[in-house]
Amino acid sequence: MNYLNMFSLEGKNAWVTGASYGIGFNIAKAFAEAGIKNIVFNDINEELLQRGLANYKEAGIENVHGYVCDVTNEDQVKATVEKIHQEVGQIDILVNNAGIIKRIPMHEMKRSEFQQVIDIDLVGPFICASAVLPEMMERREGKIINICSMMSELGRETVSAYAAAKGGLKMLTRNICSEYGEYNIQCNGIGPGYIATPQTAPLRERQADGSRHPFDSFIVAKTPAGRWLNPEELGGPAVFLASKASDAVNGHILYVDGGILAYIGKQPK
Ligand code: NAP
Ligand code: GCO
Repeated sequence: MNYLNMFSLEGKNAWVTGASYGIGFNIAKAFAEAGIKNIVFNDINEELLQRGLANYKEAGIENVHGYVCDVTNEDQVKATVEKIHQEVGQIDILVNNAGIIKRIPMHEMKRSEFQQVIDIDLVGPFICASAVLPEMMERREGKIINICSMMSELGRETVSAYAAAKGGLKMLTRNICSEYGEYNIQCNGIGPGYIATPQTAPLRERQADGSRHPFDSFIVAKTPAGRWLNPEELGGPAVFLASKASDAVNGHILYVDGGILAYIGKQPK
């Protein structure tokens, strides 16, 4: 057996949701390096989509197809899947990456704000996975990767909706595995630690006096690696979970966190 070949994505098409930039974009880039035939991504409006397409062009990735589609809108998702079938081909790999966070103390959070996070981070993956499962079942082959979080396991102040959604996404991952494993469909999660992307930029902003944001120092101390991770570092794990190399891995959440979940924290000096 040639083990390196098992990681190849040659001949496959992948749809990475919300991948104009950030983690999704970097996963798409890694897929391109692993030989993927086509990358598909979506964003919520034409302007953002064009910005995403420009990012791919700049990275020298040519086999990219972008669609305007909100992952919370069932009709748009269905129409997008149909267009992908007509214009690109079958969907071999789905990465549920699109997500938002709202940092608001729970007792001050409006129901509508809580609901919006649940809709994008949990209901969106349900809608997108439901839309691709039938073709995967028919072919008896498919890979679904859900982007989970530290908050699939841990809580913290102000992120109640996000933690509820990402905890739910972990269990949705296990359930898709349970329900569709017999069709040779693997559904796994990636649980990124603290990654330097626009989503976490407010937590890394320099203070007025030029010192580090207290949350920035907190994360560095909380991570055995002693640093924030880069979105590129999710590429290898994503290629693994998208490829034949992981055909026997199902319902697993692969935490890519620099060791946060293993660590009790730095002892005070
Ligand atoms: P990001 O930089 O904010 O990117 C999120 C992407 O999702 C954006 O492209 C955004 O599009 C898109 N999106 C948001 N709502 C959408 C919707 N309704 N339909 C379609 N696309 C939508 O975030 P990121 O840090 O790369 O995070 C990507 C995923 O990883 C998220 O699920 C996030 O929760 C998760 N995650 C992030 C971290 C971290 O430390 N950064 C850690 C663990 C997990 P536009 O903004 O262009 O509209
Ligand atoms: C926060 C962060 C996190 C990360 C990530 C951790 O405010 O604590 O935004 O939730 O984005 O999901 O894995």
